[in-house]
Amino acid sequence: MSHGSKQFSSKKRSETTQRLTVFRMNKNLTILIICALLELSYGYEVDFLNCAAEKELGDTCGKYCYRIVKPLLQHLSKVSAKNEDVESLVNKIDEQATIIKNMQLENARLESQNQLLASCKSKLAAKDELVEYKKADIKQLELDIIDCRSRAGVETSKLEEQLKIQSNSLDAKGLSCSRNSSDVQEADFSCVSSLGGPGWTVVQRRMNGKVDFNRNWNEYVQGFGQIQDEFFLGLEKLHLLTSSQPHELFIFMRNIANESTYAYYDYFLIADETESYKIKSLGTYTGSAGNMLSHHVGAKFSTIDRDNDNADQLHCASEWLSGWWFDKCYHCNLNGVYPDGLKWLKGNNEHQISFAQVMIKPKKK
Ligand SMILES: [Ca+2]
Repeated sequence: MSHGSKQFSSKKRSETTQRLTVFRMNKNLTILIICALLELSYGYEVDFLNCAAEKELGDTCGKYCYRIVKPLLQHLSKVSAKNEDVESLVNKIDEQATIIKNMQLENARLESQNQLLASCKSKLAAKDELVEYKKADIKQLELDIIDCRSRAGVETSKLEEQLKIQSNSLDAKGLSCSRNSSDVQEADFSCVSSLGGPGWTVVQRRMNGKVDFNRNWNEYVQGFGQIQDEFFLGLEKLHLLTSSQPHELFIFMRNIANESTYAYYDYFLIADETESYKIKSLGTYTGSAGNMLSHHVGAKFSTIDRDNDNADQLHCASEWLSGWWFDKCYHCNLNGVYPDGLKWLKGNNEHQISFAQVMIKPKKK
């Protein structure tokens, strides 16, 4: 309902109420006037207080006034009844107005709630939009991660390929050290293996079991094997090289699982024959294979025909079918029978060694 119509309705109701009040006053006044005329004209005594009671007035008037007054009184009675109906309607209108007012208040409350709901919906829509943005961001990040992983995989593959090529190249260089002669005793031992980096000289290699390493004393002193294959440089040469100037020692190994390990010592020195070519020094260890050779520092070299080991009841070289710097007997032995006899006892569950290469290099001053 509009503001104007509400004003109009209220005004109309007020006017109706006023008219009813005026009518009641006029009705009473009319009755009083009629009663006064009757008394003055015909000498009837009229009870003014009860004159308003139409029935009693009609009875009181008798035959003289009955025909004149009765219709008026009946009309007044009807009008009075109508007035009561109107009054009842006005009351109903008031009740309806109250109901309407309450409904308007309820409407206002609902409208307020609707506005609040609309506001919430708007905020929710904004949040939904934000969530969509975030989802897009997450999707982009996922794509970035996939891209990074892909790139990393490609780079790793490239590096692995390069390492493989370099490794093959280094192996080829190591095996090409023979130069003019394939025999250890005639070869130029200044040839370089770059497997451990530039300047390294290979002094022992195991790779296929083609060469027998269960040799006598003189053979170990002189050296044996094929320099492009399996060989041992010789104890005398080791002594001469390492005693001429400080040398580093680098031992590279690979197992049947194709896992590589190494042991590096920064000061390797072999004594002369009077001390049975014992290991006089190793220096400081670094590496991944474990510091096993350190257990053999001070140990003399033993062969099947020379028991220089520290095992009183045992001839280690005969027991393990190889020459080595046995103690009681070993923590490592790279001259044992290929492949089971090649040992580097770091742990109990190591894979079998399938490749070993021992190198030395003059120590930088
Ligand atoms: Ca012994």
